[in-house]
Amino acid sequence: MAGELVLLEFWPSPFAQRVKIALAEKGIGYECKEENLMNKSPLLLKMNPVNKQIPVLIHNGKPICESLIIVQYIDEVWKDHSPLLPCDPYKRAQARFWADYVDKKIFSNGRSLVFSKGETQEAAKKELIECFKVLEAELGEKTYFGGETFGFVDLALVPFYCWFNLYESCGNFSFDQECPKIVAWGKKCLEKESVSKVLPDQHKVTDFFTAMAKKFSAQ
Ligand code: GS8
Repeated sequence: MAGELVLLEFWPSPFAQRVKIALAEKGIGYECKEENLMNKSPLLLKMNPVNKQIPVLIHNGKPICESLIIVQYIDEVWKDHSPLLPCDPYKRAQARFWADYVDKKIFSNGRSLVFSKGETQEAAKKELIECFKVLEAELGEKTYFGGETFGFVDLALVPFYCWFNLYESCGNFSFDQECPKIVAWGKKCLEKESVSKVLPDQHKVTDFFTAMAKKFSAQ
């Protein structure tokens, strides 16, 4: 019995998508509440008074914040079905290292590529491609980052796969040329219903963030 589960989210958020994929992997039902981040709800401010950010998972009235912490909570509470983190402590530590790398390197350089211009944008593009190459080397010949089954690192990274089109249009490069194995990995992840049902269309993401970047630069 899952108890009462409510997810505060915003559809383009890669962080909220991680939580939705984790819940889908576990086969758990929940209620979604879409936030307007320009006018945050009293519920969001009450449930995440420190960061005031989505996603927040509210389990039987108690909030859990920060996407990777939420995913680990889900994995610990519903441990009997589709484990996301490996059992072995060393492998768990490695998985957490790479998920943290995605947050520190992919998210921040990607944001800079989309929302900046000139030299800052060029530097972000170079670093983003380098970081994806590092991830590609870590993936190696494996199907997923953890081996044969979809897990924590895949889940942390895969929402950014639907930003590839946006990154390419902002940086004028091709993922197929730079990181073909990562593209193949993304396609493989999308074959999973837990992923394909959650992730938005790449073009919808591109249109949304291109409009946002234009608005941002006009201010
Ligand atoms: C990041 C959440 C976040 O940036 C996590 O959950 O992993 N480290 C956190 N949330 C954004 C929306 S997605 O870009 C957010 O809530 N922004 C509103 C704000 O900061 O005011």
